Amino acid sequence: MKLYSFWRSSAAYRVRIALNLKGLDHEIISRRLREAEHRTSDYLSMNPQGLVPSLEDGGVVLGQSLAIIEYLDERFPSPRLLPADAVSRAQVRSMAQNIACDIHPLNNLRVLNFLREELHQDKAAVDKWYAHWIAEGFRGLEVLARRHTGDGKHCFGSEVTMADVFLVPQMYNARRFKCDVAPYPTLCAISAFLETLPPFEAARPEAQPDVDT
Ligand SMILES: N[C@@H](CCC(=O)N[C@@H](CS)C(=O)NCC(=O)O)C(=O)O
Repeated sequence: MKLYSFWRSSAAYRVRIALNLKGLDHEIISRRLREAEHRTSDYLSMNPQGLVPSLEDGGVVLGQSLAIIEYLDERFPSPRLLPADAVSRAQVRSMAQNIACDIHPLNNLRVLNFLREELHQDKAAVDKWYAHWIAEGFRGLEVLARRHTGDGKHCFGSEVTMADVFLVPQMYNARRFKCDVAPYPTLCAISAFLETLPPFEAARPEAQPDVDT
């Protein structure tokens, strides 16, 4: 398998965690965003959206981290990232989608670049935008995590699920942009625990071969 990734991409970070959790051999191919390597014609022919990550498996290329992780979970069910029963599965998906659909797309690089370059917003305004959408998303997610955690170390129950796979990269981004995460003690405690687990540790941006590129 080949993962087209960028060290600082939180969507790629999610897939790196999932691949590590499942112990799947993979090659990481860097697409440096600042060098626009995700917009070259060869990359666009694989991923017409021009976003990382993409996963190549057996000649098939998949885009979108959520779809990729669900694909990996269906093909390699151990350990499973989605619970067996339908209600629990929907609850885990709902937490993951809080991040994937309602926080991350608003704070993506191209959105921030549009605010800066097309709408002429200064750093203070862009930082305020970023922090606002983190707070909006984390406020509800904190309540759900408190409701569903079984041990204060996982978003749902006491096993790693897809919700955890999405939380850690989003928490990394929140800290990177110096957002106040103190109002979300449950999310902070869960993320702090998960970050110590080897599959999460190995997936962190600073551990990537293309770090600082
Ligand atoms: N919904 C997509 C989001 C992918 C995405 O936004 N990737 C970012 C990096 S985290 C990217 O490629 N940004 C390039 C850009 O905005 O130009 C997913 O989950 O895979």
